Amino acid sequence: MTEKVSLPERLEATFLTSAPDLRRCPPGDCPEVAFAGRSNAGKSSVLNELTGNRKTAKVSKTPGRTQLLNFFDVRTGGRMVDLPGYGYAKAGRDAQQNWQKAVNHYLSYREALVGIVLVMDIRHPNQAFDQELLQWSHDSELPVHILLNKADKLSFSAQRQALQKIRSAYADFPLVTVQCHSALRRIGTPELLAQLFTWLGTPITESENSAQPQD
Ligand SMILES: Nc1nc2c(ncn2[C@@H]2O[C@H](COP(=O)(O)OP(=O)(O)OP(=O)(O)O)[C@@H](O)[C@H]2O)c(=O)[nH]1
Ligand SMILES: [Mg+2]
Repeated sequence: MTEKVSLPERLEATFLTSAPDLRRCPPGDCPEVAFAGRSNAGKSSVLNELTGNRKTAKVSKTPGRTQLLNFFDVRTGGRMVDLPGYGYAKAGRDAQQNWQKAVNHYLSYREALVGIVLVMDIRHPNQAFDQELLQWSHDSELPVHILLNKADKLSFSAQRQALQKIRSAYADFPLVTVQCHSALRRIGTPELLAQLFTWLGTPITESENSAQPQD
């Protein structure tokens, strides 16, 4: 009989480095999951929720807080990358164009990238940028896990409705998965962790370790 493996409730991660563009990213020597989405959707908050540390990534009420590609080493293997958000109108035009170019290059050419967590505000999901990213990743056969974040802002039935709508919109995209989520209330955290461990490699638990045959 196989023992049920319980996944950790958090994902320990430490800041590695920031990069302004693809050329200055660290060597892509392990699997990476990128957190993408519109500015203010909650990408950095989700990272902090996963690590259980509010200081892992910088969060702000003002959109446009994350302006570099921020790399975090996951203790059990792999990396998470907090990307600058799309659609932040108040940034200077040049600054915005530069970091959006950096995000596009990263997404298009980073070979270490194994999956994208696309964070949307559940109240304003599937905006033009989201649709473009989903179409591009479908064409490139890159898996995307959509987080309908800030679910705490909607009633349970409105959450279900939003989930259903996105699920049917992307029913023909086999590599797309969707869930409701709240970084604030930790709604849907186990489901997200399970997805991340699938992409980055499931950590070996102590009991599994000791079950291995000894030399
Ligand atoms: N109610 C609620 N607020 C949230 C949630 N997640 C994030 N926020 C808030 O949304 C705002 C933006 O969060 P960030 O994590 O900085 O968003 P971001 O996507 O990283 O933004 P950029 O760095 O500008 O791209 C902050 O005020 C957060 O506290 C959530 O699940 N529920
Ligand atoms: Mg951010």
